[in-house]
This record gives sequence, C-alpha cells and structure tokens, in this order.
Amino acid sequence: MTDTTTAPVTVIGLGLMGRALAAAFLRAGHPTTVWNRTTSKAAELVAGGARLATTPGAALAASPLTIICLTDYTAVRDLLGASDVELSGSTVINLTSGDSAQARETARWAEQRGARYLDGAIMAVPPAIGTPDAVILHSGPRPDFEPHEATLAALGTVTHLGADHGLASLYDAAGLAMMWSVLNAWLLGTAMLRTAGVDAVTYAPFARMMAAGVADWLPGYAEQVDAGSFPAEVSALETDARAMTHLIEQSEALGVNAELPRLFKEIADRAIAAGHGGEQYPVLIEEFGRPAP
Ligand code: FVH
Repeated sequence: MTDTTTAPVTVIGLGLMGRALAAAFLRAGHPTTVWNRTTSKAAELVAGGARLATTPGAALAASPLTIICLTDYTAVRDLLGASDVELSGSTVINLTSGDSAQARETARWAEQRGARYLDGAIMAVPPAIGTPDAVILHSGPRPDFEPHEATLAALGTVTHLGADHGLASLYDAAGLAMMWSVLNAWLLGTAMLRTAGVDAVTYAPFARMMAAGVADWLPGYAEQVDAGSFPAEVSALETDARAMTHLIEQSEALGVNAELPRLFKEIADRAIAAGHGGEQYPVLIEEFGRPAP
C-alpha cells in the first residue's frame, strides 16, 4: 500500500494556479512530476525538487494521480487527446474552470478512454493553496476520489460533493453568483453612504454585520425552499417590495445607481403578480428557477 503521505503526483499546467498546486505537493513531501507547454515555467519547481516530464504522456505515466489545470476545457481535451497520451489506467483530476456540461462531457470522454476522471473547482487564489483557506471541490465517483484524498489534502480543504461530475462546477458557479451579488450590494451601500462623506473602511464593519445577519437567515430559508412552502413567519414579500420601493427612491434621490434595487423590485413584483405577495422572501426561488421573461 503506497504511503499516501508521499504518494507520487503529477501536475500538468504550470500557470499561476498550476505552479501553486505543484509547489504545495512538493512542500508536503510528494514526489511531484510536472509538465507545461512553456517549459520555462517549470524552472523554479524543478529547482525545488520537481521532476520535469518531457511530454504530457510521460507526465501522466509518472504518477497514479494527475492534476490538470489549464486555461479551459478545450485545452484539456486537446492535450489529453493527443496521440502520444495514454489515458487508460490513469486517475485524472481536472481543476480547470468550466461549466457542468463540460465537466460531464469530459468525464464521459475520458472514461471512454479508460481513465478514472474527477472534476473539480478551486475556490481560492494561488497564494492560498496549501492552506486550510483553499477550498477545493471535487465531483465524480467516490471510489476514484478516496485513494487520493490524503494526497489532495496537501492543497487545502478538500471536499467531495458527489458522484455527478457536474457538481463541482455547479457549486463554483453558485459561489460566484453569491460572491458578485454580495460585492455589488456592498458597493451600492458604500456609494450611498459616500454621498454623506462616510468612507468604505468606516462602512465595512456595518456591511460585515449585515452580511452575517443575512447568512443567519439562510438555514431557515433553505428549509422553506426544500419544503416548497414559504409561510410569512417574519415578513411577507409585499412588505419587502414596499421597502424596495423606498430603496429605489433613496438611490435615485442620492444620485447613485438604482439598477440593482429596480431589478430586486421587478423580480418581487412578478412573484406578487403570480399571487405570492403574502409568502416569505424565499418564494422567489420560483423566479430564479426559470429564465427571466
Ligand atoms: N488564478 C486564480 O486565482 C484562479 C482561481 C480559481 C481557478 N482558476 C482556474 O484555474 C485555471 C488556470 O488558471 P491560471 O490562473 O493558472 O491561468 P494561467 O496562469 O493563464 O495558466 C494557464 C495554463 O494553461 C496552459 N495552457 C493554456 N492553453 C493551453 C493549451 N492549448 N495547451 C497546453 N497548455 C495550455 C498554459 O500554458 P503556458 O501558456 O504556460 O504554456 C498555463 O499553464 C483556469 O481554468 C482558471 O479559471 C484560477
């Protein structure tokens, strides 16, 4: 049984992220083989003990586990589909960004060629790799994930979401939806307060408190979404919609951008028009679960 604390690993793709991944494996003591289209990017890693493979095929053959992290899925398929690359018997974890359809299709394509394929999403920036702050999501057959879980732990906080190869990409997209929503809301609030001379740093603690407060509501709201029942225990959607009108009017009066508040109100009004005005805010899941009209 290989000692999983020093199991060999290969990293293909040594961009900003790939180099961080390979460096984390090296620091954790794993014999690490690397390959990159532009060889010069491997220099520091080789100086740090990594082995430079001459071809992608040799890189794959060098370890029981290969992590690939390129610009996009087209690059991944072109590289792994090259005539000199033998996928059969390899375990490939693709940490390249993409969507769930690409993940599922690439899994089918790789498994038809005899590979064990897991898809993944990195919820961190390169400097965080190797620390617990680096959350890395995986999806695909758990029996293919478990033998390498200890090796992957060198990268950060590693999670297996389920057998559906598309899950990691879906979680990634859902996380981006929340990240940009929160950041845009914070920027709108900051723009409003700046009209009164309040700077962003002063506002930040209040914004953090508000974001934490909203996060506290999520478990109860999530239960309502799962149950498909939205009794107005704390506030009815019609009440929220009236507050949205106030937010639009305040934004316009301050001369700040009112596009977001208007969008909030437009979505709420559609649900109210459909008869949901007396239900609680999570009833809007119905509006988000279908394309905008
Ligand atoms: N950097 C980050 O903070 C984010 C965090 C979240 C996840 N992303 C995703 O990670 C993938 C790689 O991102 P990156 O930041 O490392 O990107 P680059 O520094 O541009 O490196 C790209 C590597 O891909 C290689 N490459 C591109 N096309 C090909 C190809 N046709 N054949 C072979 N390799 C290819 C490129 O090679 P080279 O240009 O150095 O020769 C780099 O190794 C990405 O999906 C992010 O969304 C990172």
